[in-house]
Amino acid sequence: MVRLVLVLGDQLSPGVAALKKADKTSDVVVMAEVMGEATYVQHHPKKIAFLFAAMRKFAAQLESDGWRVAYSRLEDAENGGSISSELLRRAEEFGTDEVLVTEPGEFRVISDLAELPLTATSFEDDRFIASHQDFQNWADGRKQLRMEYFYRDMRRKTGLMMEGDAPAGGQWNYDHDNRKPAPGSVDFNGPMRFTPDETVSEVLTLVAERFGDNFGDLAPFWFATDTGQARQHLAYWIRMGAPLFGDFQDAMMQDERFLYHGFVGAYINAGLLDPLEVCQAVEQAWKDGDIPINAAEGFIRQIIGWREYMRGIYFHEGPEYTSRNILEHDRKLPGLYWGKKTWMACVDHAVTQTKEEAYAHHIQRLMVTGNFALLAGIDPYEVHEWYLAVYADAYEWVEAPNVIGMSQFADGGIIASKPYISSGNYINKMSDYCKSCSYKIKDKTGPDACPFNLLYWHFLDRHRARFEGNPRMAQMYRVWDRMEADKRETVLKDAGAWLAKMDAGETV
Ligand code: FAD
Ligand code: DLZ
Ligand code: SF4
Repeated sequence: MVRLVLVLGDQLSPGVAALKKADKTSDVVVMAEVMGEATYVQHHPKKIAFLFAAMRKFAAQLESDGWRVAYSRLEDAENGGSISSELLRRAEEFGTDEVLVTEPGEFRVISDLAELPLTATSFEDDRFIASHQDFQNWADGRKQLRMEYFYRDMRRKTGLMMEGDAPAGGQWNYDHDNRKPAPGSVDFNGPMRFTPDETVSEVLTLVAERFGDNFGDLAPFWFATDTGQARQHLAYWIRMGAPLFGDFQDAMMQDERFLYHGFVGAYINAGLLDPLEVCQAVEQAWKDGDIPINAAEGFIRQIIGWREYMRGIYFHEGPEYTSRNILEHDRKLPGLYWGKKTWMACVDHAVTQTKEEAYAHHIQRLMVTGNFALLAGIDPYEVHEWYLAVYADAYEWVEAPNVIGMSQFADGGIIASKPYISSGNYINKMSDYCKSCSYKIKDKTGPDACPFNLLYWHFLDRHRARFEGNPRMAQMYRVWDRMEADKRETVLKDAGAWLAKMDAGETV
């Protein structure tokens, strides 16, 4: 009997589990552009265009490899609008009720599929280094989960940068070499740009018509949309960008949106690049002497460490994870996240770049937009929905642990041992934003004071009961307590007044 083989928009890998189990002589691959997936958050138009174009090209590649593909375009009159309705329609069309599925990356989709009146066989997505069982085995019996120890296991499992049982170079982690502030200039001009071909151009027209009002600029569109292009970009970045990736991993610059970052997240998460392939290419460049150890180790750690760890936590914690809010933050997400004018140069740069590129690098996400939301006490669910919408690499399995856990501490410390908060000093040290800001980084109080300076103490003060006993935060409470009482009062008053202005919709 014919079986349907579901391939979702982020499963664009020829070796994805359900395809491996299928038979191209009899089974039918089902792929569908659907409003349900395109609107469950208001995705950035670039993200939708990237996925639709990549889906169309992947379907064409499968057909040329001999697969029968039932592909639904968004504009098809019969399109039922959801993955489930398209599967049911195809089941009827091909006279079958059997479906092979690769486990989706979001609980929302997993539960939709579970409710289908079809016989679905789900296979674990094995494009990851750690299976669910591997993560469970590692996590079982540990009082505290910490990425570093998980990462070492992933190094051992993959053999990446290992010399026998020991880490290459004698150290597991070169993070202390990866904290240089913004350099004077950058000699890498960012990701490889691709001119839209016919498929991409068609999709761009569709997305402009249907999703043109979403937050985010569709043009210029230059993303890679197939594996060949993504590999070209990877090779280019390894040669030109990777050597300094480590040094400036935590830096931020107003005129250098990509710095030395890899811009591979969207490609790996959609399935155009395999994470192990990417890491092996970087390891090879290090073996060949083309990139230093701190760059290679730092990059590989992000992928086999952080990326795998985040997925492990998402599935370990379950569907309720996104609604955690241990700090009881309930402020509405302010308009400045959607491009409303702000005088804060750092936030303005991060949001403008997000709007234009559907991309911001890690430190912008963590220490600018994330830090601000945490200090200001914004509802973490609203923060989560924003991140899920605006970045081309965002899927809940990786976005939620980063936002709810790492950035907003809403999970109470499962991912981060302390909140990632900073005053303006950190941003000033790591970026060139402050020099063009309307606020004054050196002012701690008063109308020109950097809001991060005000809100930092406001956060510590309002969460004193929870954090003063944390050994990693005790020093900051000592600094706060040593301040004159009237200065502390002024800081809190100024912070409260500033937040009230923001809540009232004033430009802040
Ligand atoms: P590079 O800096 O070149 O890093 C290489 C790769 O390492 C990334 O492509 C990614 O695959 C992996 N990586 C690095 N850090 C992480 C991390 N913390 N978690 C998982 N993978 C990581 N990443 C996503 O893929 N999707 C998201 O929706 C997402 N949301 C985030 C939200 C917040 C608040 C924060 C702080 C981080 C988020 N990240 C997310 C992680 C990271 O910021 C992005 O993976 C990275 O910026 C992508 O750009 P790049 O490919 O240039 O990364
Ligand atoms: C993100 C996304 C979008 C915008 N559109 C589609 C789509 O039309 N069809 C599809 O199969 N997948 C899409 N996706 C990706 C899915 O949302 C993703 O597979 C799930 O969120 C699980 O990770
Ligand atoms: Fe951001 Fe404060 Fe620096 Fe302005 S002064 S860019 S608000 S950290």
